[in-house]
Amino acid sequence: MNDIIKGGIGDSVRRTEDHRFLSGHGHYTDDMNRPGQAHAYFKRSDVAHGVIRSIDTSAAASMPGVVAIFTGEDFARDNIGGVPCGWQIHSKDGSPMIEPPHPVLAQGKVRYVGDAIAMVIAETRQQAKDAAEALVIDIDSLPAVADLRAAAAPDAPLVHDDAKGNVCFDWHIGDKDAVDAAFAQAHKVATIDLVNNRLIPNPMEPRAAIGEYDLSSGEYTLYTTSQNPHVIRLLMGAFVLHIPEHKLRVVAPDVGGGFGSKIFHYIEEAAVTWAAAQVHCPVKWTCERGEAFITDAHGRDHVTHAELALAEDGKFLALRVRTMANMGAYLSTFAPSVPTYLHATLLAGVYTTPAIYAEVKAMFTNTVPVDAYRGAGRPEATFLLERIVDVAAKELGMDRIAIRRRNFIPADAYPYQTPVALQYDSGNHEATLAKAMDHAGWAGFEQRRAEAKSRGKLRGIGVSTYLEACGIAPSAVAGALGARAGLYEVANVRVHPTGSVTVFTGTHSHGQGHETTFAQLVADQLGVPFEAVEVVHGDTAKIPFGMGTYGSRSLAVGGSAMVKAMDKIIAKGKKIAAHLMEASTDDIEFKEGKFTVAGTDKSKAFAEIALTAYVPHNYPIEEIEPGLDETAFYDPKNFTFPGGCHIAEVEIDPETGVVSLLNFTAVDDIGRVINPMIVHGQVHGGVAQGIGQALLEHAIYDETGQLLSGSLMDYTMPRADDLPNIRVGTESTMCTHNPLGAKGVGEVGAIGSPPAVINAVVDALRDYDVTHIDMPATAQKIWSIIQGAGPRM
Ligand code: MCN
Repeated sequence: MNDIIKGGIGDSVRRTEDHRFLSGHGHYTDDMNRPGQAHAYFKRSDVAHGVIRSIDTSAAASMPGVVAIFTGEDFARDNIGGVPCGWQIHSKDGSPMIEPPHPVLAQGKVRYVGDAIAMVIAETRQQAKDAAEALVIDIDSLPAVADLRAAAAPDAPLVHDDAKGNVCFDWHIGDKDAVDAAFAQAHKVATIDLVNNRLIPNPMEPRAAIGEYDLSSGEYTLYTTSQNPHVIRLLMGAFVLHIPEHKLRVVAPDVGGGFGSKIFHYIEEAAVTWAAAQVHCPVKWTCERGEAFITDAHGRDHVTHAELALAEDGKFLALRVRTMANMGAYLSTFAPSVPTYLHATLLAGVYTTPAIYAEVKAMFTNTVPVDAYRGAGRPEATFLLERIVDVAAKELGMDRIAIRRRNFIPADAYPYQTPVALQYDSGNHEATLAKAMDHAGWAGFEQRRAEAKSRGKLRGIGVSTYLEACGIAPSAVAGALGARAGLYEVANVRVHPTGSVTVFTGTHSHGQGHETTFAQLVADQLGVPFEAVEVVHGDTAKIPFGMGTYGSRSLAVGGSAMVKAMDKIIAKGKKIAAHLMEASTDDIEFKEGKFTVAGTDKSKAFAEIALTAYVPHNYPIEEIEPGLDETAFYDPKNFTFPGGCHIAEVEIDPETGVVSLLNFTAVDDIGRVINPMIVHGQVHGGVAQGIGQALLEHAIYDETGQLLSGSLMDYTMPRADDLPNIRVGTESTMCTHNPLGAKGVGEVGAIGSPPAVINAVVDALRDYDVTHIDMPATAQKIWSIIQGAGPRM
C-alpha cells in the first residue's frame, strides 16, 4: 500500500460527487425548469394490440391550460422519422432482420400496453394529464401475444404483418457439424430447459426530458436522463427529427441510475424536442413510476434449451444451445445485439469446450421493447452455462468444483481463442475459485448443512465461475458484429495555466463515481493534486464526441483515452521543460509531477510548465504552440474479460419454502483497480441486482398482454433485509491491451450471482427430485416442489 499516491490509482478515495447528491444539490433533469415551459403528458394504450379507429381531441383541446395536442398523424405530416435501431443482425439464411418502423406516436396500430398514442401539452402537468383523460380514442382490440412460446405458435397473432411467425431474425454462431460429431461420441449428455426471467430496470430517478427551441438561432436543446447524450443526438438528429448536429445540443445532467435502461433513444425525447418548436416554448416531461414500468425497456426474457456433451472423465466435448429472445413490440436501440453478440459469444465461459453451436431466434411480442439491462446477454449466458455445468456434475456423479476445474481454461493458455468468435486476453480461474472457496468457508459447509438439518432446515451452497466481455468498443469488432457505428471513446484533457485540470469525457457517470475515479487517474498520471482535477461529462456542447456509458466501458475505454491524451500533454510538457532547462527533449524525464533533466537535479514542476505553456515569456512560439490542451480518441483492440467466482449459501424453510440467503462471496478479476472502495460498491450493487433476479424480480404478462407486475407493489425489488453481508475480493490478472491493465467492473455482480444463488437453492433441495428451478425462486415455487416431490429416500 505504501507506494499508492494519496488520491491516485489504488487509493480508496471517498466519492467527491456524493456531497452534492447526499445534500440535495444534485442537478437532475426534473430539477430543471426552463422559462415559460409547458408540460407534456403522453396518453398511452391500455390494450396490447389494436387498430386505432379514431382519436377525438376536441373536448380535451378546450380544457383549461391546454396548449396543443399531437397524434401520430402530426408527426407523419411533418415527415418525422421512426426511432431507429443501432444494430443490424442477419439471419442464418443471410436475410436482414425485420426492422419494423417505430413511430414516435403510434400510427394506425398500437402494439403494447404503454405505446404512446397522443401527446398533450398544457401549462401544468396536471392540466395535461386531465386533458389526456378527456381524449376519446376508439381502438379495435386485436388478439395479442406476450409470451415467447405463444408467439412462436403457428396460429399466433402477428405483431407486425411483415414479421412472419413473429420472427425478427433467426441467427446462429459456431460449428454445427463439429458439435453434432462431438455429441455422437458423448459418454453422457446433460440437458436443461430454462427461462431467463424478464426484468424491469427501476433506476431511482425515473426518465425525464425537456425540449427547447431557440427561434432566433434555430437551435434545439434536449435535456434528458441519458447514459449517452452524443448517441442520442446522432440518432435523434439524423434519423428522427432531421436536425443537423450543430443545431442540436443534448445535455444529460446528473442522472440517478440507469442500469442500461437510459442508453436507448426513447420516443419521448424526440417528441418533446419536436414539440418545443411547434408550440414555441420549452416542453417538459417527467415519467411517473407506474409509467416507467410500461415504457422503460425491459431486460432478459429468454427461453432456452441447452445440451452439453460429456466425456467419461467430465471433459466438456460440445455445447448446443437454442434460445428464443423476446424483443418486445419494437426494436430498441441495442436490442438485437443482446441475445446474439453479447450472449452467444460468451457461451464458452471459462471452459475449454472445443465445439459450440448456438441458435438465437428473436421474436416480436405485444410487450414493452426489451433491451440491455445490467450485464445484457452475459448474465443469460452465464446462467445457462453455470446451471448446465451443475446438471452435468450430477449426471456424471462428479463434484461440482472438480468438474469446473477439469474444464477451466488454464491460466497459461491465454490468450485463448474460443469457438464462438471471442479471443480472451487474460484470466486465472483457478485463483479466483480458490480464493472464493476460502472466503466462503466451502470446506466447512457440510458441517453447516448438518447443523441446519438438525434444526429442520435445508441448507445449500452454490458456485458460479464466470467470465464476461465488456469494455464495449472495439470499432472493428462492433462493426463486424452488426453495430451501425464504431465504438471508441474520446477524452479532452485541458491543463489550465496554474496547473489545475479539466477532463472532458464522452462517457457518462450516473452512479459509477467517475468524477472521483477519473480524477484519481489524472492526478496519478500528471502528478497534480486530486482536488485540482475536474471531470466534465454529459453535454454535447462541451465534449467533442462520445459513446457514453454501458457495457462497463468507461474506465477501460474512456480512461484509456484519457491516458492517451495525458501522454500527449506530457510529451509537450517535455518540450517546454527542455526549452526552459536548455536540455534536449530526449533527456527530459517525467515522474510524479516533475520534469527532470535525466541524471541531474535540474527539474521543473508540472504547474510551472503549465504556466509557461500559456503565458509565454521568451517562448519558442514557432516551435511549440502555446497551451496545454490535448484530445485523444481510443479504440481498443479487444474487449476486456473480467472473470471470477461467486458463491452463495442459502437456507430453506421446508414449511414455507422461504429462501434465506445467508452468505454471498464474490471474487472478481478486474485487472488493475483504480478505487477499491468504488469497485466494491459496484460489485455490491450488481450482486444485489443478481440476487433480485434470482429470488424476487419477475415482469409477468398475462395472455392478453397486460403487465400484471406493473408497480412496486407487485414487482419485488430486493430490499436491504433480503441481502446478506456480501464478501468481496479481487484477484488481478492485467488486461493485456489497454494502457491501464484495467477490466470493467460495472456488471460483474449481476452476471456472476444469479446462477450461484440458484445452484445453492437446487443444492439445498438435493434430497428432492429437482434438477432446475427457474428464476425467481420464490417461496411459492419451492414450497410446491417440496410438496409435490416429497423427500427422496
Ligand atoms: N473502476 C475501477 N477499477 C477497475 C474498473 C472500474 O476503479 N478496474 C471504477 C471506474 O473508474 C468507475 C466504476 O469503477 O468509477 C465502474 O467502472 P466500469 O466498470 O468502467 O463501468 P462504467 O463506468 O462504464 O459503468 C457502466 C456499468 C454498467 S454497464 C451498468 S448497467 C451499471 C454500472 O456500471 N449501472 C449503474 N454500475 C452502476 N452503478 C450505479 N450506481 N448506477 C447504475 O445505473
